[in-house]
Amino acid sequence: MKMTMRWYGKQDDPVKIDYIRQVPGMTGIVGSLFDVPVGEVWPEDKILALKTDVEQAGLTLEVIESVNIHEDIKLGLPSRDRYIENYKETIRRLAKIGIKVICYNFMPVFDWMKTEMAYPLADGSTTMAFFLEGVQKTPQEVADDVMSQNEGLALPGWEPERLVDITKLIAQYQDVTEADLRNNLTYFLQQIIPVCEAVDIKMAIHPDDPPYSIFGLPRIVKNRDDLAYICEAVDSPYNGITMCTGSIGEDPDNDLVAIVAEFAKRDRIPFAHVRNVKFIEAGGRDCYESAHYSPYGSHDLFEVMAALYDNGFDGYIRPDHGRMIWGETGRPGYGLYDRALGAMYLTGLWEALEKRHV
Ligand SMILES: [Mn+2]
Repeated sequence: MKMTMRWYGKQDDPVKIDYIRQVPGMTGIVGSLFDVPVGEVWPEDKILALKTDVEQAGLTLEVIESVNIHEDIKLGLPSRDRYIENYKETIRRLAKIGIKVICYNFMPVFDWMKTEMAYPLADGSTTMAFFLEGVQKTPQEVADDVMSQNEGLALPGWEPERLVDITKLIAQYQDVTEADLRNNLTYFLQQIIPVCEAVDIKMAIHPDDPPYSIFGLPRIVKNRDDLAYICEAVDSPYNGITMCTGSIGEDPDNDLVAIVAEFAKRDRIPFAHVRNVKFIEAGGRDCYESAHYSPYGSHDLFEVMAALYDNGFDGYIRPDHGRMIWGETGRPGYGLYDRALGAMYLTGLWEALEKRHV
């Protein structure tokens, strides 16, 4: 297990990388370039500059989250081939500087969806939350709501220039079924996985957040069967999953621990996001992102870590999101303090598992 934390770069992250370095057990950064338009090849000088910044802080850069997928690839338009060629070139360039895992998602239009960015908890902290009632408006209204709560910082996957006309974006998917979207993902994987095998980079698809359809859009990374389908579509260890326990765990029908165990055993989890969610009511889907510690959420993170450990997980892990605590302000979900607590908790669970198993 290699503990990492996401960092948005020295220009755009209020969290100093030197502070991330001080979290016990922290070895690496999960980074990205946020100023390259989706679909374009990543410039080598910018990739190298990011790597230099990370290494100067005494950390490694081996995971990229995300290299986003152009909408034309998801839609299966004829223009997709040009974007897939660009994607392959970005993979080759990332391999050159030592990247081992690329996290990506295949969600139409929206990268992730929360309806509250600062939902107040009883202890005075705030956190992100999702309420079904919050998406009973037009997609444009919902998106404007999300982007107005960004504390002035760019939100990953929410490029304002791309989301300028959401109605039009959504209309493009009107006749795209889940089967179509699956075919388009398979086509993409068939093209890129041979490149990944050649340069030793593992692809890791992030589950849909939330893991069910919103606004009538097709969703294909929601549950155990979806993950199995993707793994089998191109049967290679380089075609893997970002096991996001918070996303898979947002559907109470998903048996989270069993899913983690199965895909760890199949060696398809090169990267894990481990966090907890708390359902507002048992059986319902409305939930908030709780503290990582199991008693505060609806999932048992000890059992999640044990499922990883017992099934030979040796990939990268990050605490994913955190609450805003101790008066910190910043990018929703990506403050330093609660993610540091989450990382330390997960590292502690891992130490206990290792010592009990020797
Ligand atoms: Mn995640």
